[in-house]
Amino acid sequence: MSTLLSDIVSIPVDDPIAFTFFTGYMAMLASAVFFFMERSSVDGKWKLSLLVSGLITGIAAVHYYYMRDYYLATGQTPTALRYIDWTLTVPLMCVEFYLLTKAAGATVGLMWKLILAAVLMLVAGYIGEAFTDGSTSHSVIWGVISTVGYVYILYTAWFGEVAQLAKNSGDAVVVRGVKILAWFVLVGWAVYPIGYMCMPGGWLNTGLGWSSSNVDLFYNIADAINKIGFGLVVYSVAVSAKSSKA
Ligand SMILES: *C/C=C(C)/C=C/C=C(C)/C=C/C1=C(C)CCCC1(C)C
Repeated sequence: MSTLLSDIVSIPVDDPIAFTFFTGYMAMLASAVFFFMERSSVDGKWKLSLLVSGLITGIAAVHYYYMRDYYLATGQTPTALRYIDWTLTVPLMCVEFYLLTKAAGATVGLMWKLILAAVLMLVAGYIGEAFTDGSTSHSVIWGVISTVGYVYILYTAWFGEVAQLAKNSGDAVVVRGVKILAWFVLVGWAVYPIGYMCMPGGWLNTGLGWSSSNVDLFYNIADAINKIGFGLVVYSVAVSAKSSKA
């Protein structure tokens, strides 16, 4: 029994991927607790935003708990768990855009368009990654379809409806918050397609020889930055908006 236990819980010193699974799990959990607790200290109109931040990091924490064990037990990439996590959390990140601009007139229709774009991006990405035959054409076709969803969200946040609504809100705190989130989508989210292109047959794999063993490292670091970062931006909007009123 003790042999089995030590097999499961020890992290090899030369395995940064396992390390990031553990720290990622802990960081997501701590963030979820933080956002849930802080919910009571922000102005009423921001409570739902903080709840969503707590759900994003909380859902991720549960998935990291399982992905961490899956990785340690098998040494394999937990692709299915990863995509289940993203399919729940990325639409919620889109909901944050809606909630931030709701007071300025964001419609439920806008929210659903963003959610559908996220689902398209992730379903196509999952097909590209999970059902790969190692060929470049498979990886490219599904990667391109996925990118359509990504570009739609990117465009909406930078120039489309979300950006316009933020501007119309006339609230400098909201404008700034939406702009920072748009930067997250541009820079932070770009890490995922880079990771995707490292898998066998991907452009960075065939081109630069980057291997798929790096994929989890990319995804784990990006997840922590994006999910916790998104939540903190929303939190700072909620806090500043409150103090600007007082
Ligand atoms: C918390 C998780 C987040 C923010 C995940 C975001 C994931 C992406 C932006 C993934 C994008 C992809 C492409 C644009 C093309 C290749 C396939 C994906 C799914 C990796």
